[in-house]
Amino acid sequence: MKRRDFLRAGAATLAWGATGAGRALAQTRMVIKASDVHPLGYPTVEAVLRMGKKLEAATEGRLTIQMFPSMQLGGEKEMIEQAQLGALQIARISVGAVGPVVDDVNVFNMPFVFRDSKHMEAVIDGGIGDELLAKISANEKTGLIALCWMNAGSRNIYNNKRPIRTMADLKGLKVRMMGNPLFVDTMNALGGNGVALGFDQVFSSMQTGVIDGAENNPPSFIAQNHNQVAKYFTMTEHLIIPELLVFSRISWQKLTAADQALIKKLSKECQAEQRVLWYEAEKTAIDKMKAAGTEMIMEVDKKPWRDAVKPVWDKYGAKYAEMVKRIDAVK
Ligand code: BDP
Repeated sequence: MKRRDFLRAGAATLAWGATGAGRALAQTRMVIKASDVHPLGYPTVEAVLRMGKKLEAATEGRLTIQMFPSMQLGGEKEMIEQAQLGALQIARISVGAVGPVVDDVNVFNMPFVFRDSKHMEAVIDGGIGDELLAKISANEKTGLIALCWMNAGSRNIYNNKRPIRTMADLKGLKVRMMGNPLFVDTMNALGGNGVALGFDQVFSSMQTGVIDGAENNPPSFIAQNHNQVAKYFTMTEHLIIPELLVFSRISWQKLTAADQALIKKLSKECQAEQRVLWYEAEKTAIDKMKAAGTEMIMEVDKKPWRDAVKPVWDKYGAKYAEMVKRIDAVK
């Protein structure tokens, strides 16, 4: 192999003294680097590790997954960039971070687009889910192959100033949102002040008062120790955003069709396994929050919240009108 080609191969190592090109390809060895912002034990991380074990067993060690958890390789924007370059093979990312790269999936980032988590699951498990995975993969510009969806429950507002029982309580609070203009607009429409910040910045920014709060699901709140800096947590469920497992397109092309098919099959299993782990983690997190003294408001009247985000729908919703009709029709 030419040195240039070898370098281009990066982590994907085509080794073994094979006679023909076909033979070399059939014996592709690859250490698949995977990355997640969450720590070991978190449902998404655990599901990918389990997938790695199966992959290793099925290929007799030819294909392995090496996990880099806890933002070791940066935030999700950085992970996407690394995957696009082939420096990282698998990135587990929120659709929140993918929206700015693939506009079609931004529809899942619209506030209150899903009725509840079950509705979201029916959508990602069905034709729309498959269609959007295919759209991400088909568009060469994304540089990504979308493997499967994952659950992330619903996002809820928390802060260290006061309990939020109605939208009026949110007025003037600086609330961290993921880096996507759609989310900042959503928070502003609800009466708070949306601040786009990296996930890694949330804890210290709450401590120093740069922000008063943030929004996330209970497992993320607990995994990041946000309970240490935020006392009040309200189940606003304003966003229900699934997550994605994506593979670097450059690295994907180094795999044989059989290996690609195997990874796709294991990804489907990964999606199902992650869901089971997700519900366990959600329950455990809520129990921990209660035990740790987080003041939890488990229910709010959603009607005024839904009404308040109308300007966000006016601004971003038109191009998704057809898709939203289809989403609404999913039982
Ligand atoms: C978590 C998601 C993670 C996001 C994070 C965030 O699992 O992918 O990066 O929220 O708020 O729920 O940035």
